[in-house]
Amino acid sequence: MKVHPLSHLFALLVGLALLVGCNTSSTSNSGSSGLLADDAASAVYVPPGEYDEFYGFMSGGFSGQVSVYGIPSGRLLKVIPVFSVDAEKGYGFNEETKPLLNTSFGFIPWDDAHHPELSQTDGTTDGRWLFINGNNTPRIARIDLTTFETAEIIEIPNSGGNHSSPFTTENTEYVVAGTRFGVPYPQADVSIDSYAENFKGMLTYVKVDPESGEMSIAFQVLLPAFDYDLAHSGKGNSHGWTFFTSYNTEESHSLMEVGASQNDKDFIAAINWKKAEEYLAAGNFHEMPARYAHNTYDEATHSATSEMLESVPVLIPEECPGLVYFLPTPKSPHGVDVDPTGEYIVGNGKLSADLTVHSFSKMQDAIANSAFDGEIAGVPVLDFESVVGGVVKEPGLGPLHTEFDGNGNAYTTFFISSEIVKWRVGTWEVLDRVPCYYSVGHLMIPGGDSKNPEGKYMVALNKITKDRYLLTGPELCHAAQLYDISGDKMQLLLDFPTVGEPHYAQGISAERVQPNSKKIYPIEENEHPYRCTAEKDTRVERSGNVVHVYMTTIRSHFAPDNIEGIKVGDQVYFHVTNLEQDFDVPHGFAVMGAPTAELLIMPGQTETMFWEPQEEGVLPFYCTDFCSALHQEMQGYIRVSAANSDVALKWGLGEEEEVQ
Ligand code: K7E
Ligand code: CUA
Repeated sequence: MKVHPLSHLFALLVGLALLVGCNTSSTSNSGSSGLLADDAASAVYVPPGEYDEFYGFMSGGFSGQVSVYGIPSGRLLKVIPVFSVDAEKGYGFNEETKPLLNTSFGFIPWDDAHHPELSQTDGTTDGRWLFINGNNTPRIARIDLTTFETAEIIEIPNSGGNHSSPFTTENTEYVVAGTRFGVPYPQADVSIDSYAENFKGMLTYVKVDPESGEMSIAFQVLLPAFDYDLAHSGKGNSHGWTFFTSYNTEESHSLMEVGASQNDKDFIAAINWKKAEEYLAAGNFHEMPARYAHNTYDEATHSATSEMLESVPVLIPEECPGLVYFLPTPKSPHGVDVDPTGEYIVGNGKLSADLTVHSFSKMQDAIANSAFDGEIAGVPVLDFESVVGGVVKEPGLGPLHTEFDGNGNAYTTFFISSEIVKWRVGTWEVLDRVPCYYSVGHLMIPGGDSKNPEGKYMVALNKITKDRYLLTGPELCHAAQLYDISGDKMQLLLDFPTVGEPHYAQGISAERVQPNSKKIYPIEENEHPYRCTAEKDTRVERSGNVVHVYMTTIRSHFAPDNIEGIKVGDQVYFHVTNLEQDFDVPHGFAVMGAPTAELLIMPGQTETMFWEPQEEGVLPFYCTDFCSALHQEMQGYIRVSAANSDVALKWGLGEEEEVQ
């Protein structure tokens, strides 16, 4: 039989296709990883009792929280409430933390948190603090990484939607904020049609105290009412500058999807903050009225306080030459990312076919040569061709964010084409691409926006999960995907769900954080005004209808555990001090019918529950955290009498009893 020579080729192709198909389905369920499933599993396997190599801090998006993950295992370690109340921890429910959520609008127990940002020293993540923005009621929070608790929240005045925040400078001199929504400045009852005339866009620099981390607003820069979307500060040669993307340079205020997509190029606003410092020192600013809250948590008193501030220094570009330049950038740019050398500024134009990369040194030359293409509100617009350092040609659809690996490579997310593309800084060639499941927003490489990325892993933060997990009704979790980027090709290792929408994340070597982690609060350093550092000092005090209960906990009882003489209509404060001085022995405190959360008190800490009893009766209270073999015995009673009763105030524990 004569066989056509091409039929061999055909058979070969079919065979190959089968082989490839077989190979794909057997290597991983995603079909996207070149690693054998076993290899991927062992790459993320952290044996029981061992620690992860990195901490990953993920924003909780509209949960207002931060979640802490171990990388590479993807294990959830802690959820830190920030712009939220958290019944698990009592945050926002106990009297000590409520002031943290105070704003010029009053108590706001929610926000939309997008961007965690680690503090840096010399451009390297230092493991001291984690900042995060609140989008809706503009705020920045600082989390102390010795306690993993929210330590401070500052409100950002003259802003609407604090999105381009809180990106840091290379020594955490500042964290920045910028208004995503143009708002009337000063805020006033004006026609929305008067947008171009009355609305402005404010960028804000928040000073960070190098010792305490305490934040204060250093100055604001008054700009046109564009939508300032994201930011990153310079490093190395570009240290001293910050770059803010903007869209809606059309200054549209309705049907924005059309109105804000007209211009071929929008701007990156380059702010010379060292210049700003000179203008401030020279008195070349306006101290303008602005009401905003500054809330700090004091670790000695275990209590937060809220202070209302009344003014901010404002710099006006017309009066401050050299302070701001606009870099034209195609088209509605979202992220702006500065490479580890500080030379290249990547503008991720959402609607642009190409990625535009500006050169900092070319920008400096253009400024020196006055290569301007007009001026807007006193801000010179730099000539586009004079500042472009390179273009990555047609890398994908819908670029959002870029991070770097420290080996001269950049990684950009593409929302629409749902992939991450690796490209070479300087040659602008595309090196590799991997699909994301699905619709990736930010990505995170530990240190990937710093001078010294720890480029071993990359995490994609995805918007849509569809078919990746067991279904949970209409609402699905958001999710992350972990990739190995240590080789030439990116390799998918792991999917894991996240708490809330993880817009952005930051990662850091565990060794930079873990050694400083606090284990207890020394009881002798407790300066809470209602502390009780020994059981013999526990008591109940009445003043009019205000009752203070000074209570302690230690395994396995409360002191006192029987209280009588409380009346309907009283305002009762339970101040509970946990006398334990052992690591990992919190006690809880909950009262039946109290319309609030439990307290969860760490060793050496004092926390307060406020309660207004409504009805007569005897109500049990108990410890909510399983603390010892006799945890179930850790309980007590409060007797509530009628408002006009003459039941004496009485408290006790076992045989000991006191009457007032
Ligand atoms: Cu791109 Cu709010 Cu940074 Cu979401 S943001 S993705
Ligand atoms: Cu204390 Cu359970």
